[in-house]
This record gives sequence, C-alpha cells and structure tokens, in this order.
Amino acid sequence: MKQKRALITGLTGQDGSYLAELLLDKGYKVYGMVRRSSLERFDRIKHLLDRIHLVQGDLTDQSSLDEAVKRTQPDEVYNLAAQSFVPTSWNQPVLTGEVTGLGVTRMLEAVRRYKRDAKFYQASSSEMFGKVHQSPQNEQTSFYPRSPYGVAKVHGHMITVNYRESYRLFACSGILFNHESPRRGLEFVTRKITYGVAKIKLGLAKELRLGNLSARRDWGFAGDYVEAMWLMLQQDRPDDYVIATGESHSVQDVVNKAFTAAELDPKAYVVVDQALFRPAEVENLIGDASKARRVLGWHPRTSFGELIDTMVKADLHYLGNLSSPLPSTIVGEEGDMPSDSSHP
Ligand code: NAP
Ligand code: F7E
Repeated sequence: MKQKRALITGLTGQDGSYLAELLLDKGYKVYGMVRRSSLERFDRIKHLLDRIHLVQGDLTDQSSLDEAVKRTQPDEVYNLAAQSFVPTSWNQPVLTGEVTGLGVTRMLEAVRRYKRDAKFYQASSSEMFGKVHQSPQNEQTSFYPRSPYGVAKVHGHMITVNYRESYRLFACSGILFNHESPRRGLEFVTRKITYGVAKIKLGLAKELRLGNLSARRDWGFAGDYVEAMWLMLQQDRPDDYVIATGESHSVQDVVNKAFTAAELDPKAYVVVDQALFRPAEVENLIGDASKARRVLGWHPRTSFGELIDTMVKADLHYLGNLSSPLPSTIVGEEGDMPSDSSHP
C-alpha cells in the first residue's frame, strides 16, 4: 500500500509534536511546516528530527503555503499553526487576525489550488463559545468569542465550513477544549502552575503570581486529543466535532492539585495579581463530546488528576536535572515569565 503523506503546520507547537509522533507510529511520511527564526526552536520535536521532513513556510505568506502543498502533495493536511495565546491577542490583534484567522483561508486556498483531494483538519477552539449560551457546549452551540483570538478562530472555523460547502473539500474542524501536557507553553495557566510549583519546591522561587482563580475550563491531555484529529480525517465524510472531557475545573482546583502533588500549601505561595486578569474573561467552559464518542469512537483516556500529577512530576524532573542555573527572567504581559523553556 502507498505510504500516506501528512503535512502539519504548527509542527513545533505542543499539538504538532504529539501529532507527528502519532502519524509516524502509523507509518505516515510526515512533513512539518516551520517558520524561520534567528534561533531554531525545535525543543519539542528534536527526538523526531531524523524522521520528519521540514518545509519552510508562514501562515502570513501565501506563496510559501502554495509551495509547501505543491511540493509535498499531502493526503492529509493538519492546520495547527496559530498565534494561540489569548492575552497576546489583545496586544497583537491584527497579527492574531492575520495568522489565526486569515491564515486558515490561505491554507485552504493552497489546498484548493494544489491538492484538492487532500483531507484538511482545522484546529478550532472552545474559545469560540466564549460567553456561553448553553452548558455543556456541543457542535450546535452558538459562538460568542470574548477575545481577538476567539474572533479569529470563528473566522477559521467558518471558512473551513465554507470551503467544504463551496468546493466540496474534505475539510473538518475539531472544536477542541483546553488540552495540556508537559510540553505545554510556560505561559498557559496549567503549565505556569506546575512549573511554578516545581520551582518553589526546589527553592528556585518564593511565590506564584496568578490572575482569575475562579475561571473554569474543561482540561484534557494533548496526547489523547491529537488522536481525535486523525480520526476525523479517517471518516467517509467531513464534519465538525467537539473534543472535551465533559468535566470542568477551576484554576483554583489546578492550584490545589499541583501544590498537593508537591506536598506544599498553596496559601503560602499563591499571589493574586490584578494585572493578570483579562479585559473580557471566558468564565466557564465544559464540552459535550458525545458526537465524537458516537461517530469516531473517541474518548479521553487521561483524568484531570493524572494530567496535573504528570505535569508536576515532569517539571520537577526537568528543573531538578538542570546542570546550569536558570536563565534570567523576562517580564512579559503575563508578569513573571521565565525565558527558559522545557519540553520533556
Ligand atoms: P502552540 O503550542 O502555541 O503552537 C503554535 C504553533 O503555531 C507553533 O508551532 C508556532 O511556531 C506556529 N506558528 C505561529 N505563528 C505562525 C505563523 N505565522 N506561521 C506558521 N506557523 C506559526 O499551540 P498548540 O497548543 O499546539 O495548539 C495547536 C492549535 O490548536 C492552535 O491553532 C491553537 O490555537 C489550537 N487550539 C489549542 C488548544 C489547546 O488547549 N492547546 C485548544 C483549542 C485549539 P513557532 O514554534 O515558530 O512559534
Ligand atoms: O487560561 C486563567 C485565565 O491561558 C485559562 C489556549 O490553548 O485554550 C487556551 O486558552 C484560564 C483563563 O488558556 C492565569 O484567565 C488565571 O480563564 O491557560 P490559559 P485559555 O485562555 O483558556 C483554548 C481552548 C485555546 O484555544 C487557546 O489557544 O486561566 N488564569 N491566572 C490565567 N491564565 C494564564 N495564562 N496565566 C495566569 O496567570
């Protein structure tokens, strides 16, 4: 049988790395799009570099996307690239619209022009539900995004539906709720907490500054969620699916779980910082993934407790094994953000 080819945008991100592992295990030839930077950021994929094929491209540059699709002739395209951090979308709303919104149109155009029969996956987000109209949220729930990121994702979602209907592309959207892992970026709240807990435990920090502790999310494990992406493209017809655990927890729950895992008392270390609150908050998300369970046979395998425990252990292991002192910190919009990064 002919070896299947997949093109992944966002290869260097959390999901890109897990998806590349999954597709390689399934025998795919994997092409990954990376953008030029002054320093290569391959921490999450360095263990895969001899098995994947890198193509240079950027979602803001149509010609590079055209060339990538023309050259690789993929059977499946997974569009995971995005400006994905919600707070940055208020600081850089136009860039977020260009990459996270219009970037999807550009990628669909490249597929339509150069590999029309490729199956296309779009990384849609529960942030599209925003100020929710119903709970739990499913594929029929209306959108009310609360950030420039959420607005851009609605564009990406609807243009994917539109290309399916206009050109009969096999185009699917996965509406994924928050999913985390030891490879999660340090600025997202779960990893900020588990990394912060590990630093405190090892005597490298004295406090952890956080914003809104009462916000609630439906958190799952990224490794489970990339399997759902692949399953969507193996069906007979293209469709959209909510992917979630069906459980919601508060940021305070993550704090309690992570500090307990390290045998620490959060009250002694957590500082609530008003500067970390968002201009418009998404208060409570919880997903109903019953369609994915019924049609794809997908279900999450990792519990909330296992996820946070694993992340704390991985950060303790990583920081405990650092041979040199931590690099100096930079102050970004998230406040005390370490400039070092670890992707176990
Ligand atoms: P991530 O870790 O932030 O990775 C984002 C990826 O996009 C990185 O590889 C980044 O490359 C790339 N990228 C950014 N701007 C680009 C551009 N202009 N051109 C090409 N590539 C660009 O995100 P993730 O957590 O893996 O999420 C994957 C996708 O799912 C994203 O679209 C995200 O919005 C969406 N999503 C995520 C979640 C979640 O909970 N994780 C939930 C729902 C939807 P660099 O490494 O060069 O920066
Ligand atoms: O925030 C609250 C914050 O940044 C979660 C992205 O992958 O999932 C992610 O978006 C909650 C928010 O993720 C801090 O106010 C409190 O309510 O981890 P987060 P997010 O905004 O939900 C969706 C599905 C995506 O699509 C996105 O790409 O936690 N929170 N204190 C904090 N959040 C951060 N980052 N830092 C804090 O100190």
